[in-house]
Amino acid sequence: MPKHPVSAILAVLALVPAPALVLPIASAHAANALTAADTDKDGTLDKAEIDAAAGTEFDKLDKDKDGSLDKAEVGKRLSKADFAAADTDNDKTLTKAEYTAAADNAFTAADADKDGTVDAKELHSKAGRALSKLIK
Ligand SMILES: [Ca+2]
Ligand SMILES: [Ca+2]
Ligand SMILES: [Ca+2]
Ligand SMILES: [Ca+2]
Repeated sequence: MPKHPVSAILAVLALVPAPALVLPIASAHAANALTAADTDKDGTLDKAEIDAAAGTEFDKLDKDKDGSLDKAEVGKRLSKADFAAADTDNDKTLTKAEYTAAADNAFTAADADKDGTVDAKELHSKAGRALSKLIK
């Protein structure tokens, strides 16, 4: 039986330090992203999990199934500047490789203690929330 999504979020929120609860909406999203992407259930996200989650999210966002994301498909997940930075061949769309590379960069930025994983606390930071938008 899958857990009800809301109770799953509450279960994760119960495990994170109280200051993270100050921003309930952003935190719920980050917690949700952690739950969804943490396939080995160790409570942190490693690069392989980020790459897999970014790939899944890419497929979900690519509504017209043309293998790339235009600005409308990406929506608010990336700012204009971040979209331009991710679009390395400058063709105004993101391929899966470009999208995954952007998620990898966001992962590196969010991994504040540089231990190769992003934990719940790191995911609730500003960089962590930017990362969570790309994977969920
Ligand atoms: Ca994990
Ligand atoms: Ca598309
Ligand atoms: Ca491109
Ligand atoms: Ca870390």
